[in-house]
Amino acid sequence: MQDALVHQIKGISYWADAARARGAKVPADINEHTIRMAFSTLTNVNFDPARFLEYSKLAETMRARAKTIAVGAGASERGAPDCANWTPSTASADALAAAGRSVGLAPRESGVDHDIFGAQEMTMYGVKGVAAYATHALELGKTSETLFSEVHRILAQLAKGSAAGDLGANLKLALDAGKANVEAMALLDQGHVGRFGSPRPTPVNHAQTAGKAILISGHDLRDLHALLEQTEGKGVNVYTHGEMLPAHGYPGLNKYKHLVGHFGGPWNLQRFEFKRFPGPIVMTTNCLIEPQKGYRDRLFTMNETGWPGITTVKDRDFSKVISVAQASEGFKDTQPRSDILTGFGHDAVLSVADKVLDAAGKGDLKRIVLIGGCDGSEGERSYYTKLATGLPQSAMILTLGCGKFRVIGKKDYGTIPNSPLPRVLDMGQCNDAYSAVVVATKLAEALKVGVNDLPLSLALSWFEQKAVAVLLSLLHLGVKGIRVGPNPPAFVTPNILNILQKGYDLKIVDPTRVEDDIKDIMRA
Ligand code: SF3
Repeated sequence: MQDALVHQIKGISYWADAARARGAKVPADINEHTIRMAFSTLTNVNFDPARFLEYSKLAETMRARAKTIAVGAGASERGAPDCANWTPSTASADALAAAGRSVGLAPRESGVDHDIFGAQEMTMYGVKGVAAYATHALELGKTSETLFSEVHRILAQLAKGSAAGDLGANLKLALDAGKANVEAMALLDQGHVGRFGSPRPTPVNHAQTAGKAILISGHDLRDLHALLEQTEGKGVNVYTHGEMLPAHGYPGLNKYKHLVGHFGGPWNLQRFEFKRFPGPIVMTTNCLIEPQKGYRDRLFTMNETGWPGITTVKDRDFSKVISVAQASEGFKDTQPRSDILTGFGHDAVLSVADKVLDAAGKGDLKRIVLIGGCDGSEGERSYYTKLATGLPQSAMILTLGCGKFRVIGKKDYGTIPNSPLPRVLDMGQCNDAYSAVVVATKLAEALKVGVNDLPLSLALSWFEQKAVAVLLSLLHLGVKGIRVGPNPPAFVTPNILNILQKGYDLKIVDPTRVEDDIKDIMRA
């Protein structure tokens, strides 16, 4: 069903791009539904067949309107790709799934060069990541016509399949998605900072507090804000989970006293952790996995996120969630406080730039290592824990995304020698990846060197499409020597990997050789 929807989104994009090329305006709802629908196909967002039937019907309406606008502006129907006139059956979930199979990976790859197909899938994954960031920004009132038009242009190119050019042209298109993603991340950053202030270093309690409780997970800070407003004075405490941890760093969110702390680790442990939480759980965005018996009756989803039979919170009305919290047991006692530090966004890190440069000048700080991206269940992901815990005291570690749970709390990292700087600074969610770009760019400016000359190493863990978009952004910015793991995505074919290794010194991590990587990083 997701394959069907993606094919339809390409059809909308083909006509939207054709309309813009002829000077016509694309209505805001076509732009916005394009990114929302693409976001719904991100890994671990929506598993609800009923929602995909709705999306597919909506996509058909959007495609027809975009086509009318484009043809009205002078576009020809001749030579349009299959998706531009494709209408899947929405008679039932099975019918839509069957239509999706006809445009899935195998039929689309047929007749297309394997490497070109890999580059196109990489671009599609990147665009899904852009759509996720752009949807979050949209929720915060930040949009950009250039971003929408670029998303439509890239998808229109993908719609052409084998007619979209050679491998070089297709890899360039992937980097265009990375460029568009820099704009999407910047918009989201403006949205967060504009609405909630700049994050500040903040200790977050991850021990329980006696009382009724609601757990909120995912990435959407506006949802958390609405929940905090609606629970104020109701005798219910709010806890963050997973990627919501960095929310505690924002002045506009941590001013609420009933935002009492954080519960649990990364998304992939939810089936164990949610069972133990004595109240309702709200999943605002990814990553949702199959709800288990022990908590499915008190689980809620929102926005593009969905699971069959799970109640959806609409229009940020949390009244049902609050009723469930008030009827639930809550935590019986308060445990001794135990803190995690978060809130090192770009402003906070740059405010200590003089101390960083001072420690670097004295040789006490030799390397900054960014460990960012997604967590997952695979055993090989212990690479990131071994990397973080094995780095010497003279290395500072920046964390981003839910991959941080492979680093934080794994040992007492202490401070940089002869300096008050903590060795681990959490820069935020995967939605805050723009902070890393700002910090690297500003440090390079201050030192009058290129980004690749900074004493900075990047180790990314890939799992979902935002991580792909961030990788493409970094490649677009010319960043070299990035380590990606624990396994290469299937769309990185041996030939593509060869090109990325030669042009960007991209390294696929080998989980059995972490000690060698630490030596290599510290020698660089
Ligand atoms: Fe994690 Fe899903 Fe990607 Fe936000 S919560 S980084 S995987």
